[in-house]
Amino acid sequence: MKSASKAVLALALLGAASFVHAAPNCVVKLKGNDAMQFDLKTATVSASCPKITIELTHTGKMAAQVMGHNVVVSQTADMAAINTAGMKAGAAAGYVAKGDAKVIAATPVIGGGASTRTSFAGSKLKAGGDYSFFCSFPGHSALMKGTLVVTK
Ligand code: CU1
Repeated sequence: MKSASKAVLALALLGAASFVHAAPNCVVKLKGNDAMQFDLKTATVSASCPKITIELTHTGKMAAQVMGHNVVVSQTADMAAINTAGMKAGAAAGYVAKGDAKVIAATPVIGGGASTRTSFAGSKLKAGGDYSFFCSFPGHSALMKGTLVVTK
């Protein structure tokens, strides 16, 4: 009897969880600050979104040349290569190498008080894949990175 009621409870919880995931999340709102931090360590989006939008607000006061932030989305395994290429491309390129095929999406670099966004098709992501979002300003991704969880 006890195990039967546990099973019913587990089924109910599963039902609730799938209900929660029913509405796909297509917008991520991130904040970056003067302490070189994003406010999120994890964000979830759905590969079924026709369009995924990443919004970044720089809540600090420092200039883009000193404490600039952007958001780059890529497979986690590509982060280091994107950062290296971005550093070579320099500030004028927004620390993202032009035409870098490893970059799934990237915003421009902004300074304190500014905000920016980028959009891309959800079909560029695979559900269950290993993706990250990070800031490609030199040195920032050590702290400014998070996991982009992709659902169906
Ligand atoms: Cu940054």
